[in-house]
Amino acid sequence: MTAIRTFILSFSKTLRQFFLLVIGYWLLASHAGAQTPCGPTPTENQLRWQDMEMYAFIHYSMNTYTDQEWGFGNEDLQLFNPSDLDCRQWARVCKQAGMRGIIFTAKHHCGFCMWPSAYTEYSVKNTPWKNGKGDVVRELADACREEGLKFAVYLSPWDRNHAEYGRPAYVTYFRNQLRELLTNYGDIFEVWFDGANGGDGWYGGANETRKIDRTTYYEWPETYKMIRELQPKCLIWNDGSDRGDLRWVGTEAGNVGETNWSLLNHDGEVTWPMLHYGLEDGDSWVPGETNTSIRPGWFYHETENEHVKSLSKLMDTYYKSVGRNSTLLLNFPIAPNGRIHPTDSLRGIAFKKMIDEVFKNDLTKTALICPMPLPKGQGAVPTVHEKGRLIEFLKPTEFNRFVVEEDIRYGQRVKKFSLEAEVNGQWVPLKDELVERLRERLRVGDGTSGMGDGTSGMGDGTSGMGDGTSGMGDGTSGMGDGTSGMNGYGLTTIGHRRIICFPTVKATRLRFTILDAKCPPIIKRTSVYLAPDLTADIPDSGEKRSSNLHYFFSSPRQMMIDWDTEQTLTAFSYLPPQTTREGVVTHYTLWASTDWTNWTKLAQGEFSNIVNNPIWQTIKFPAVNAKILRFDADRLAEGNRMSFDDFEVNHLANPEK
Ligand code: FUL
Repeated sequence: MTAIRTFILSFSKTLRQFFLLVIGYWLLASHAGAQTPCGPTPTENQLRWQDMEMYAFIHYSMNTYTDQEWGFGNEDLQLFNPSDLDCRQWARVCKQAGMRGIIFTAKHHCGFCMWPSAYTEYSVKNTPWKNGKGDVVRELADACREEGLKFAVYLSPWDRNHAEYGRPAYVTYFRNQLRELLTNYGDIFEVWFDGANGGDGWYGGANETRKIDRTTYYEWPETYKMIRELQPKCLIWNDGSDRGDLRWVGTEAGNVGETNWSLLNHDGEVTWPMLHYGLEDGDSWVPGETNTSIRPGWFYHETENEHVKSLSKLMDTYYKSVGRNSTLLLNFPIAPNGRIHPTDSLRGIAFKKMIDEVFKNDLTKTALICPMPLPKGQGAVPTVHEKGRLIEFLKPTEFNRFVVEEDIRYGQRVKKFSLEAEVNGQWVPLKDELVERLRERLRVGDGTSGMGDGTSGMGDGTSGMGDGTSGMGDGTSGMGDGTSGMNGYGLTTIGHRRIICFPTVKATRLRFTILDAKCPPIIKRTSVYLAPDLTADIPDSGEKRSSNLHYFFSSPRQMMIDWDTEQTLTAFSYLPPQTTREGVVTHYTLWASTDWTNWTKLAQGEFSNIVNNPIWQTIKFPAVNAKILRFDADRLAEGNRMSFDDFEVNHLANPEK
């Protein structure tokens, strides 16, 4: 075996490419028979939607001015008068944060309409903003189009302002409003019908509690018919009543189950586990959309300015949504001045940069990928054509992320798989680290702190690697979904995309084995990455407000500082931690770039006597134009993670400003 491996690895580059081509052809050929649908499959609309992967929610309404999450319905129209409303800023920020579209709260539960609806007086048309001539929906729809983003609307079925809410007349009113939105603002990619329904409210002055039967009151089939006619490409999100095209994942915390089937039954009750994990044998394709806010609340509250999700929390959310066969609907609230707050925008942009950073270098590009066919008639799944893949690296390689995708056009097929890395000649099983942590928390009963920090503590290369046995037990304890065959390593279901995070391993080979599938699997992609370590322990990391710049740590010893526009830089100053030697940078290299790819070395050296006298250290260099500064800690006084008490960058005044 060693001889064969040595032989294969000594192939010239051209021969290797030829070999990969042959394998690719073989894979395609072997799939030919498999490309018939297996169970429910997505519609064209659902496929297009799934490819969007991330899109933004924007919550903005009267609540923004009353500091509430749910308005009662009688809030004073005079309160709506933003000084600086700028939908283009929203669209620009969302685009830079990697969002492919925006869903806007055209009407929240308070009933206030952000467009001048012809059917109510409770809208922007009776506010001081633009003397009642404004239309936020129009401005945002236009801004999205200009930025190449898709646009969608949230229209709350529950309306605490409307006098007829709870009676048939309101349903007509609701449909009339929906028709306005679907006919006057161009293409709408999704309609979002919030599940919160009925309760107390102003209701035209009645001030009472009204309850509705959410399964019958809204007569959804009629409304759906109208949507299909007016916007045939629009997806319907509806929580809890008539089945829409998409489903809620049962939580607003930003995660879907690691087992995530894109299926539900067309009829019947939908329980929480079905929302969270899907339904393995469901008869309809109803994929999950993970919605969460970049802040604790959906609407802006000044008191939450210090609680914007950290970069590591956002990465955690990404892995637990997009990385679990879902899309991510990430909310950006609008501040009272009519703009996305700088903390949120900088964090959102840093989030996208971090995703790009993690997934920029697919290590399989320089590896051999061999299919592992299952001999006919053998094994637990006799019909599986491809049992998995063996990825053979040209040299021992460090990695900590595995990405796998099914071709969901033909259905979601894989139930369970395993991942093993060959480390020093031994096969060791890899687990989904994020699942393990959740389980551990559930076991010790610590359900308080959300879903963990995502990536911290993954860099030690060995922790959490298990005992080397291959028992793929049924670790369902504590999760109680009753819908899916989860295994102890969290490696269940694939779908559109599955990302597995595990501690860094250095291995020569990686074995991906499909253990159970409904039909012959059709694997579209297998990729391997080495994600940089994220410092979850830097408080409020990501920006330095005073200087209009932001920063993040791309590894424990590398800090990136960047600006939205190019700057002319002349010096960088570093103030080490004042009360500890831990993380004090003693030797450094400073780099600049305009594109994140090409780096110019500005300076390299030592901060003399910094340990004994931890004062400001200034590095001067000839003026350089850059958008990014990279500060590498080549040596630390103590510890493994660089740290600072402050830093400054000197730049020449921008002549355009
Ligand atoms: C919930 C609503 O009640 C919240 O206010 C928010 O709009 C969220 C997205 O959905 O059900």
